Amino acid sequence: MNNQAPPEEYETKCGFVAIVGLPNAGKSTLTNALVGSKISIVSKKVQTTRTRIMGILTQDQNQIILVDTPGVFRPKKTLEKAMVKAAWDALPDADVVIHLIDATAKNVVENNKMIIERLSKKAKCLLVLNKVDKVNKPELLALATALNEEFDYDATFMISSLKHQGLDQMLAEIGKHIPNGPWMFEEDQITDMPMRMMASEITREKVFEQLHQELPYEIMIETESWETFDNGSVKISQIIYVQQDSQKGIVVGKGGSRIKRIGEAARLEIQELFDMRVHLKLHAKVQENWAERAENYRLMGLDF
Ligand SMILES: Nc1nc2c(ncn2[C@@H]2O[C@H](COP(=O)(O)OP(=O)(O)OP(=O)(O)O)[C@@H](O)[C@H]2O)c(=O)[nH]1
Ligand SMILES: [Mg+2]
Repeated sequence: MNNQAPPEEYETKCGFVAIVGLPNAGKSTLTNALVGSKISIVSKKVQTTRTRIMGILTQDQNQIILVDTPGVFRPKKTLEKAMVKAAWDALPDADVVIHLIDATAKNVVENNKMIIERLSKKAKCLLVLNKVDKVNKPELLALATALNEEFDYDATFMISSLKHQGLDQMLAEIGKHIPNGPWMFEEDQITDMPMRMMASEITREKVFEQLHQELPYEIMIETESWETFDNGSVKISQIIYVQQDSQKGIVVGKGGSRIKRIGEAARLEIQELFDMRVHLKLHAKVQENWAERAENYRLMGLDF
């Protein structure tokens, strides 16, 4: 028997908002700006986000469940295919889809066609031009017009996720389109991600900041142990997996200098996020073809 009240009897609203876009559009920056806390890692490099990350925003009677997704591109490797699939899989469950555009990018209309082809009128679709702090008005208007000729978006917004501009108007529109229903999360919960995974992600962000070329894409982080002490401090041990010995050398650096720098940057941020004293131990380990093993995909929150 189903004891749930029909949706119209709820005073609360709850819905899913999928944020999709090309790599580097600013999806994770937007998620963090809306949630008001850094839950999804960000970098200047493309393909930073590897799986769907939920950000929960509870305001007045609305609970908006934001789904940050990996940027979509034409994938070749196994990991890339799983990432792009995770992004597309966010679409069917969404009440609202934000198609996020980097307004500073080149060939925007052409490059976004692969996303536009997947949009449907089953959800409300918002066209959201991001990074407007870097682009002049006439260019933005021309871009909005061109994109609206490609798809029948329900509304268009121009925002800066970095400078927190234009977010309130966009949220007000989202609020109109999420259905009545019970909240799925506690009022103060901001993500469904386990702490271990958040800690792994922070370290991965530091890898993205401190290592270059192909290397950040060859790396996976596992939080191997998490020990809490009576004084409230925590000892976290993480493994940085690489694919080859030569990569391990680069990660570790001369006399361990690089892994130490990555660890210190990650430690400070984990400490701030969880508001507890953190000891962080990192070690680099070679696991050839880690990106071909099913168990690693579970660890990353992806389907294999
Ligand atoms: N100037 C400007 N830069 C922004 C804005 N939003 C995001 N960025 C920058 O764009 C870069 C990419 O941001 P992310 O949030 O990691 O982008 P993403 O879409 O999540 O990228 P992937 O996870 O790789 O798909 C970072 O350097 C951000 O600081 C904005 O509104 N203005
Ligand atoms: Mg991202």
